[in-house]
Amino acid sequence: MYGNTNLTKDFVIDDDPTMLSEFESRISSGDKIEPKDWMPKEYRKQLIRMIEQHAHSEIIGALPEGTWITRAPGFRRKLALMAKVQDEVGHAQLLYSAAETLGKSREEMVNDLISGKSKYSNVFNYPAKTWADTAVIGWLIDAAAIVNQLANAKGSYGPYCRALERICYEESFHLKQGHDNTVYLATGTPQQREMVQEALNRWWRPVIHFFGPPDSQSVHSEKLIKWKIKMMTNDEMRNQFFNMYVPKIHELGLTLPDPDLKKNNDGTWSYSDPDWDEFWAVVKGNGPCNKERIAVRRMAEERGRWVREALQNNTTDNNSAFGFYALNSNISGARNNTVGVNALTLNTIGSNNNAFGYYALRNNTIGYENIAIGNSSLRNNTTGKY
Ligand code: FAQ
Repeated sequence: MYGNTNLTKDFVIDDDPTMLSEFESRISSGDKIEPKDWMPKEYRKQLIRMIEQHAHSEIIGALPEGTWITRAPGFRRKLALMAKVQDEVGHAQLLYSAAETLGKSREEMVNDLISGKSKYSNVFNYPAKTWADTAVIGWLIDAAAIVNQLANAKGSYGPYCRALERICYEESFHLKQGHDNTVYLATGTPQQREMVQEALNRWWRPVIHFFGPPDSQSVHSEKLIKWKIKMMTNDEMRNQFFNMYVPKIHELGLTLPDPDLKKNNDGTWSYSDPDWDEFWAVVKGNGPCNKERIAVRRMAEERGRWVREALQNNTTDNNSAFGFYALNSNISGARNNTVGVNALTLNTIGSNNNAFGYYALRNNTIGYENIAIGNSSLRNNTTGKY
């Protein structure tokens, strides 16, 4: 989006105390930092870490609910879930683009995800066992994400904040979809009620973990808050979530699996130890579904390789591209074999092109020896001979 993946090492210069102090006064005055502005190395590193983990969470987060699209009860629920899951993948795209502005390529990020080097949110390493899981995820995990993202959208890094603003609008629809689904089940038959209660019992602990370790164990919070990358501490976000959603859960007649959960006089919440050992095991790759989730992403990466290669702008010879808009806007050399809809569109091409499909060879300025087969082939072209 911003094309900073080619940042040279020279640009990432050592931190100069004067520049650091100017940078910090910009942050204190509420300025947004933009990709080409000077920033400390550590600020860049922390942003890449956090935005990248967030992007991975969205893309992996599509998987638990995604498994229910084919089994959703009724067309309306199926449509809504499909749109929701598609949005989550779109959020990943926005976030990968924001992280790319800081100099790490999408390919590196994806490789770090599928090699297990990068983390992503704990919650997506649990299975969605019943339809009610999609209700609880759509309501409470989206709600938790909104608490975090609304706060961070007011942060200091322009591209991340802008991506978060857009994401929050969409997450608000997801939350409504999840809430509607939960209310329907909670006010339905005894079996539906039991199903949603059982799902809530299983998801409650992962949702508490979602906001990160307690402040006393958080490694990055201090620095992130100082530089306005994170706008609330983990415990503050967790507390805000309890304030907003515990009463709503109780209003539906649902219970929470924690007898010690209560609001204190000072406005904070007390709760039982949610087993932080389990949290650390999950985020380090040993949760119930970590291996399965990564295996799916690895498979998608492998299966999609040819599409990415086909869609890349080529300036070389001997291209074979298949699919929609294969070889789009290329200044290519010779011998392109292209199959698909709008194959070889808007190209300035050399010779020996074979294009098959609808609108093959459309709006091109082409050399010679072109073979175009299909409907509306050779349309609006300035073609040479043969
Ligand atoms: N899961 O020092 P802190 C969504 C790691 S999007 C896994 O406290 P920090 C949408 C942390 O990375 C969900 N790991 O860390 C959706 C660090 O490890 P590292 C994602 C976690 O960064 C909905 C270590 O623990 N949202 O749900 C978690 O200050 C429905 C030490 O922790 C974001 O990513 C965790 N929960 O605070 C999609 C928002 N918590 O990197 C589909 C942006 C901590 O040193 C369906 N991120 N760790 O190896 C943030 O706001 C922060 O990164 C926190 C963690 C608050 C998550």
